[in-house]
Amino acid sequence: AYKKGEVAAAKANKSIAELEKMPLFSKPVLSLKQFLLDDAKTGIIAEYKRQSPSKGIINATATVEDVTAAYAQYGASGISVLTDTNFFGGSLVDLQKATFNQVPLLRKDFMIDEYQFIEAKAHGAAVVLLIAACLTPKEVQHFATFAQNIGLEVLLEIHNEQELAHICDEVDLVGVNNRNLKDFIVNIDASIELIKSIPTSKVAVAESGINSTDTIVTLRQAGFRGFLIGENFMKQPQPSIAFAD
Ligand code: IGP
Repeated sequence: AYKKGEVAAAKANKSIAELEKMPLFSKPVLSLKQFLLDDAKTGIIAEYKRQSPSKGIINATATVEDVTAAYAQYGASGISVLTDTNFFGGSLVDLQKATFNQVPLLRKDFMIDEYQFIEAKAHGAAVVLLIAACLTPKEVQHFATFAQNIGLEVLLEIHNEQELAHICDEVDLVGVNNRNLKDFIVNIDASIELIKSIPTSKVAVAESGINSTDTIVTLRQAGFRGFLIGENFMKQPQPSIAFAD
């Protein structure tokens, strides 16, 4: 309900026609899928996230420009920027500030309206997130088609077996969230079980709670090609792709 109001406010503030005139809207973007399938790259999607509902403030001082530049320099295959304001303290301004890096950019938010996809493209995103827990399979297919038509790739996030039913042809990447969004408990074993049922035509991404190279090795052996990591990088005073203990 919160998000619906926000989307309505954003629409009133800037029309679709105005968004479509923004230079980034018509600029071709890099493919996250291709970057993750490249064996010469790390597979790490490094996330810029100031705060979260489960952890509170993670890093209030490191700027999006500095952090994403470090992520790119240390070899990130993708950069994820939270644009949700209420829970994560992010914005579309943050997303656009990360566009100078030559790395595919993910808009991380709760997507419920076509307008947000146009916004994402207009602010430099290459990929958008669809969360199965927030959408019906029909909505996933509808939004994924819409995203593809404007040149965006789609990462569908699932967390359990029931949500496998949300996977459709229009989805490029399937993310398994190790964190249960209801109780915030992180369980890597659940991802390792679930990937067995994900079609091999999809690029699989493991999300959340990844805090060591050992975990990445285990997940890679299970078939994951992408590793979405936020908190472990952000909790360092100067975030980079290096694991903090
Ligand atoms: C990153 P972590 O534990 O490394 O900070 O997790 C990412 O997976 C997490 O931010 C996330 C998320 C989401 C945030 C995964 N799915 C959906 C908001 C909405």
